[in-house]
Amino acid sequence: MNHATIAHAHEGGHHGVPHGWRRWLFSTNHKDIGTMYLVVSLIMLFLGGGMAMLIRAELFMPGIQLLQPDVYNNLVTNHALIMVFGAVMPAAAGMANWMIPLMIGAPDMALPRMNNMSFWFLVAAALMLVISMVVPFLPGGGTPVNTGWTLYPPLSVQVGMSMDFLIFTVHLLGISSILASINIIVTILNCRAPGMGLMDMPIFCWSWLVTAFLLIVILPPFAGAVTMLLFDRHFGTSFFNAAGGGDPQLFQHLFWFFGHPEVYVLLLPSMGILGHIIPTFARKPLFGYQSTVGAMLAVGTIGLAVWAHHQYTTGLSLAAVTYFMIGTIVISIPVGLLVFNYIATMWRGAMTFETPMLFAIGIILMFSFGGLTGVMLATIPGDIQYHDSYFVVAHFHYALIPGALLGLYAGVFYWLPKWTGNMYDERLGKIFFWMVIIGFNLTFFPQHFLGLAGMPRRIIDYNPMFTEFNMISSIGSFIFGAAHLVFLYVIVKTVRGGARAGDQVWEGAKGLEWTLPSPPPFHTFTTPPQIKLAQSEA
Ligand code: CU1
Repeated sequence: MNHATIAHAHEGGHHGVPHGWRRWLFSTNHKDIGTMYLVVSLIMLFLGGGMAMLIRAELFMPGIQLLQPDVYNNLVTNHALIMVFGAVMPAAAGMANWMIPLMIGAPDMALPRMNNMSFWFLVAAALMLVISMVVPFLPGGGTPVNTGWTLYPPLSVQVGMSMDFLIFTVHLLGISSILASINIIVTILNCRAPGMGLMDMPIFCWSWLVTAFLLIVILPPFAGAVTMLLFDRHFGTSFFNAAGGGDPQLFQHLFWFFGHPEVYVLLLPSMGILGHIIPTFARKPLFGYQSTVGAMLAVGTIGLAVWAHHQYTTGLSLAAVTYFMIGTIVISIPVGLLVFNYIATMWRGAMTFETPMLFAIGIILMFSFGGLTGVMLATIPGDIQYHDSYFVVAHFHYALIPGALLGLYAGVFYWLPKWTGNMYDERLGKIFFWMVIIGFNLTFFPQHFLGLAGMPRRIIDYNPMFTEFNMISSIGSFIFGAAHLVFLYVIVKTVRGGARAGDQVWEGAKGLEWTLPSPPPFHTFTTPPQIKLAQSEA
């Protein structure tokens, strides 16, 4: 890149800053794009959460109350897709955009225009997903996608044209995530302030570096899988059709080669956020920085080689399932190391319990519980018993809601003062936290018992003997849902005003947050001259 293109790329930021809607549509500013990611993810959170409320309302009693079975199955499918791709990933990307340049002392993301493009691809994908949900209600629209988020053939070959919209959704999401990942990797590798080595980086940057590499590895096979599905649906191929010489299991391998590491894509950025919050509120440096980085790298690499633990009951060879069992259990070592380091950071620290720290502690307790049921499910004989039951649903919600979603909530409270310049209402933050804790556990803890008693997942109706635990679960989910009205209120209130937050929002972060020789202040950042030089020479 020569100097002229650099100047051109930053034109919008220096002279003639676009105003109104143009500021957002054409934005190349990492903070504005970060904000847009966060707003989209909040909208999708309420959409996906609303679907969960409908599902739990339907399951409040046995029998069919509110929904048609096909619509129910579609809600189960899209709840998952929206939460994973619409809520959690964009929120993590929004925080990456906001924080990584600030943390490494870069003027912006390395590729600001591509940053804009990856965001708007996400919006296109979200619209495509909504179209796929609406199409079945139109005349001749066919059946809704009722496969679950795994999109397994042969069912996904038979579904109506809403499946084609979903396939294009996956393509758009893949493009968006790959572009964003390239941008994050290039930013981290090329734009660190002089003197900041990779092992000096704040831990959130490391968590995203691993995440971005993972995304680039896993998304192309997934895009390939759904493209093959498209060909099987419309162009007479038989990739996944046994009658034509294909194999439906091939899709499962391609899907889970993406699907399992995707869990770490959701998890790692939140773990990175905790790596900032816990030292701040324990008033101690992170315990074991190098081993934390090592654990993240180990989770990322081993996580790529354990996918078929989702396929124990599909007739894989004993040697294969044994390998996947051992590999999966091995991952609990680096994950346990992360948790250990975070607890060791708190050990004998001068802890205070502001909302972000309350979330951090709750996350460690509840996520560890999800990890334990994960070891149970990784064990072949256990999994064959628990397969396709509510035990699985309980397990992955214990892993992903604390491990991914609540970590992002913690990040919102931790960084909202930085983003808005205003302090959030601590009392409301705590009310939100306790509603989340009570609602979440009430929703998902009873589902372990339902699963062990044999209640199958992804079915609109159930045996009346499961009624009581389902009622408790539904009531819990309504509390969990209502909590988010408080969340929305706190955010809007903070954005609109409140006590001013100073440059040092969290007194406990003093001397901990920055490893730069002279930390740049958050709001008044100017480009270090060395970085300009390095870029114009490259
Ligand atoms: Cu997995």
